[in-house]
Amino acid sequence: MPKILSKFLIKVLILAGFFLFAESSFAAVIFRDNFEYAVGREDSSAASLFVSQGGWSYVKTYQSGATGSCGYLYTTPSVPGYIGSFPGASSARVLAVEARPASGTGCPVPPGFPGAQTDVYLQLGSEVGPDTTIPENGWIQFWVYSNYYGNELSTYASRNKFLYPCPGTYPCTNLKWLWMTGSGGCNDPSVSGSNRDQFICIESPTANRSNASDDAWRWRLGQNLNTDTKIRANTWTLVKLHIDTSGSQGRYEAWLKTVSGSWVKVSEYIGGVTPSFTWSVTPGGQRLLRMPTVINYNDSWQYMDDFVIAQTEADLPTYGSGSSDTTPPAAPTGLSVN
Ligand SMILES: [Ca+2]
Repeated sequence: MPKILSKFLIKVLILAGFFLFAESSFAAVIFRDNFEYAVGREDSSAASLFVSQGGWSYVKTYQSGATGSCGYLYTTPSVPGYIGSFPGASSARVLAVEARPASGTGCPVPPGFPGAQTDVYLQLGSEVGPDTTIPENGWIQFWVYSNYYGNELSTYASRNKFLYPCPGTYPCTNLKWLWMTGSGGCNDPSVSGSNRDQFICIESPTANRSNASDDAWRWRLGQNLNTDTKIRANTWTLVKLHIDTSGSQGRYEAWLKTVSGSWVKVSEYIGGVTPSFTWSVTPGGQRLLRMPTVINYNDSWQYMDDFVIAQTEADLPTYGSGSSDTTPPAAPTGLSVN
């Protein structure tokens, strides 16, 4: 083979290999935001910056003119009271979700409610787009930190909307599922605890727990495997969710992990498999996602790093586990006895 031809063939093979690698490495991550860009709390262009820098499709936040939103979204290089590096990959910045329904201005109390609510969110996808913004069998993962320090004394109502997707238009009349956080969660029987900490849960109108304590709880899916583990104040917590609505029966699994801890599976609901549980679903994904939307009554300051939606668990970023850290701490030096 002439030398020039063999060089050409090698180049072609290298290029083909690169594209194959790129396809297999990146195609299955639907969306990722590491929040490594500046969006100010007082910046009126905040909403457009999240769109241009973070890849979100629409944003509602107080400083960009959404006066009834009762909340701020911005990015920050520091969290009051927190010392140490952020848990995300090479992270120098995180998202701040500042919910001010209790003390914000322009927060009307809806009729019949005991307090005001936020209407603040980052949105992915569009109401007329394909239903692949969240795949029908998808994984969602993010770090979250709830602050309880200084002026940021976060507390939570029982349940707040945190991931509010829709296969159609809002308000979502054809809701498949809604993922929530809050001091009460969806645990049945209920579990008491500090309102500084949050349980996680999912609601779906077509989910049916036939052993629920009453009809109001049949479609609410709390932490059925573990209620000792939750999103605790001042603790970076990695949340991993698997939600599969690709078949006739739905599946929901959830795990929590602290920076130095191991994964704890807190929820598992598999329609037709989990005892006393069915979840009839219309196969398909979701056109839109809004995060967080409605945080009820109480003020809170939550921080987020590395938000990812992926098609498979293997596509999610992984972080060091405390159990694999066997390096002993350095011996103290310069000690003296007085
Ligand atoms: Ca980051």
